[in-house]
Amino acid sequence: MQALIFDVDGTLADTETVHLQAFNAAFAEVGLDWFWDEALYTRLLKVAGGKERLLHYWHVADLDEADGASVNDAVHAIKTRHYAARVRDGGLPFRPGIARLIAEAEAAAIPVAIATTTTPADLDALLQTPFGPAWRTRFAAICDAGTNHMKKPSPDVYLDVLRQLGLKSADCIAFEDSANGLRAARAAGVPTVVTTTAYTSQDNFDGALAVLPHLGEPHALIPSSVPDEQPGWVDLATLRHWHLHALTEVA
Ligand code: XBP
Ligand code: MG
Repeated sequence: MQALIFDVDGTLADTETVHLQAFNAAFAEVGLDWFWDEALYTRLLKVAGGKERLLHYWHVADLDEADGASVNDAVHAIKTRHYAARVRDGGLPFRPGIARLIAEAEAAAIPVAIATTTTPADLDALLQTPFGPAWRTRFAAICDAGTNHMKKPSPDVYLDVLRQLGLKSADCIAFEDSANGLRAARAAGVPTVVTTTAYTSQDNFDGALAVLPHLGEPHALIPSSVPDEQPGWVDLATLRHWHLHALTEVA
């Protein structure tokens, strides 16, 4: 196991409720009488990429898509401003186990990377507080909506991260929260651990190495789903064990 590749939204942090709030704040600011509730947003999340999701909604709302395309980017830029304002200054904590696992990887000289469909601005707002202004130096590769236009489930962001790392997909482990993300990582051949969120818990995760509620902490154990299996947390030793098992399964 040579590298860990992290998705961002729903994986590093449970961000989608803040994205939803930011979309609704943008609609109010531009005078659109739309309000996306969590049930609708859960369905809309099947479309990866905020711009693509918004354009899809113009169509669903039976509006002339031509109108949608012209104002879409402007509304999405306003949404991004609202999202950044909400998460800047550490407004959103990492999910259990994320900071611990990244620190473990760094201590073991295992590179960590980011493969996301969100924007560089969202990344900056989310990561500059926990990792400081030089947060980008903590990641050996970062692919996002600024580097890759094809969104998940396209494998593009993962293929570009692997190219930048100079590693084979089978030598890495990806962390994802959604079916789109799992499909993207699997299409790139990367063994993938899924940590679900309220928005994605009903997704299909066939092909995942493991599907967990979160990565756990010594003080916040992962409840065991199997009788007499020890509850615990995912550390590098666990990942190495799962990774070796995945390699032997493929062999
Ligand atoms: C999840 C997404 C993103 C976010 C919204 O990204 O699909 O589009 O929902 O962010 P990830 P943007 O691959 O990190 O799970 O509006 O910036 O797209
Ligand atoms: Mg995600």
